Amino acid sequence: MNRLNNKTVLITGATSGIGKSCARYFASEGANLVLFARREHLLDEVKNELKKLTEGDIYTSPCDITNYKNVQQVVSALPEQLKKVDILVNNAGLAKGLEPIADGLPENWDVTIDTNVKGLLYVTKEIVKGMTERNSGHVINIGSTAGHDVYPNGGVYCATKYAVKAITQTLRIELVATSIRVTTIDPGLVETNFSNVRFNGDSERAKNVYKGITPLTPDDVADAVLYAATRPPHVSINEVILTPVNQANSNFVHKVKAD
Ligand code: 8X3
Repeated sequence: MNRLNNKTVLITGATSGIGKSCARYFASEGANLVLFARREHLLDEVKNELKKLTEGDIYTSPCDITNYKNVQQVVSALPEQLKKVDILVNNAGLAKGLEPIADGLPENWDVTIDTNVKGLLYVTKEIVKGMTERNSGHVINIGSTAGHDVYPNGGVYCATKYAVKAITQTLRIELVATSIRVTTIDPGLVETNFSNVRFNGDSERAKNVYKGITPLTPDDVADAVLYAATRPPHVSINEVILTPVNQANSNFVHKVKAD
């Protein structure tokens, strides 16, 4: 389908996992894409893959969203025809470490807070300005079940996702007199590189997180993002929480033991 022809969608963290799936889903709806991520060679790979799916524009730019100056530069360097972002998908996010607060590493906290909270704020600030001037747009944040229930050893990551919920709700109130929609899509267990990053490349430990359950896929989440983005303009999907069927929330997960 081509429900988003002529719409411009900006996605952060677009080279892997949920961000990359969102890019594919929006490309297959004919949208123009602006893709941000840290690594240029991965952006090139994604761009080449997506070119086959869409005749829309695909523009990629390396961006360190934790650096406000860099976000300002990259946004102001957008090509003229892509400056009017219709849909912003704030996807970039990560967790580093899984320890009690007393044992946590401040450098892990810094990168998690800088990316998930400050990075999301920086990009939102730069993009919502234009949306407000045009009285049109849609901000879609990728939150988490970790923004609804905390779990032991996840304190800082959970704090960042509670922050995403707070920012989403605040923005929705601030923009209530406009036509701009604000959504948060909050998944539970999704099998991506997330746990690998959390456990610093310990792939055995990462795999264990998803053992005994059928986790969500990045496409499941992208499907929810696209649903929110394709409702009629008077409908705001404010919040979607999605989990695998055997996950009730952050703390209640039914896993089948291997024989
Ligand atoms: C990721 C889900 O359960 O690892 O946002 O916190 S969880």
